[in-house]
Amino acid sequence: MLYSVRMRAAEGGAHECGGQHISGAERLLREECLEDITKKMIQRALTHSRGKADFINLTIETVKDEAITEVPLLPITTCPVDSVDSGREVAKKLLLSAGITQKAVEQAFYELDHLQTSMRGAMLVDMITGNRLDALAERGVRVSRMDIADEKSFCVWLTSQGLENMHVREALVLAAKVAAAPQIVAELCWSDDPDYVTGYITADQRYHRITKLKEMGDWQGGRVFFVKPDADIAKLIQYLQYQPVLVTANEEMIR
Ligand code: PML
Repeated sequence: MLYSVRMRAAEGGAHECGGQHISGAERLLREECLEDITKKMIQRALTHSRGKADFINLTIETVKDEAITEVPLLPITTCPVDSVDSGREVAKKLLLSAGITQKAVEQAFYELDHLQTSMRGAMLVDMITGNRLDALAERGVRVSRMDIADEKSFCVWLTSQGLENMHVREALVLAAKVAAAPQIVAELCWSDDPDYVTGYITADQRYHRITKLKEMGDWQGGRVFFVKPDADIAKLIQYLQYQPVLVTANEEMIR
């Protein structure tokens, strides 16, 4: 049996009372890891580059083994760029080649650039029309209940690739769960941490890191999932929020 551990932290009160989102975390853990990891989550909420949380919600629930599905880790490509403009150009090209329309691509960038506050979750956007498909405003759809199956090998492999940081580790797990949803064609993401400018596109079952998708010091960030026009949105949201998923790495990737 594993435990789903979910943390969300805000400053200025709870998210639902208008607090500013500071940090969130999602893990599926064995019992013996609970104390250590939850302590680290709390420390993170209290010492984050976005501020010091005065609201921390930590939820721990058991997850039955038979409920868990496995999905593959995505292969990674890093695209080094020297400006936000060139990073966004690369991102847009990748999205267009995945079949997202120009209109939907421009709409997604517009939405991320014009957030009033940072998003806790992701926007679901129609890949053809660019229309928003969820009704969750700036909260968005939070992808929950996922983790890497073999954390030790994963961390050793990330270090060997020069990628050992919390952003990459968590984004790779989330992106793998999202890419496994048959209704989703691509994802666009950049961080809401003011000191982290690398973002990514997932498309064609690959994680494309782009080293600059926003300016240093920018507090706005979030995720857009591009969804097929005929998708069952309720079913998709149910999968993203509730289906427990372990991400498994291909032996060759992490050897
Ligand atoms: C986040 O941490 O909020 C998103 C991180 C996106 C990029 C992670 C990477 O460097 O691959």
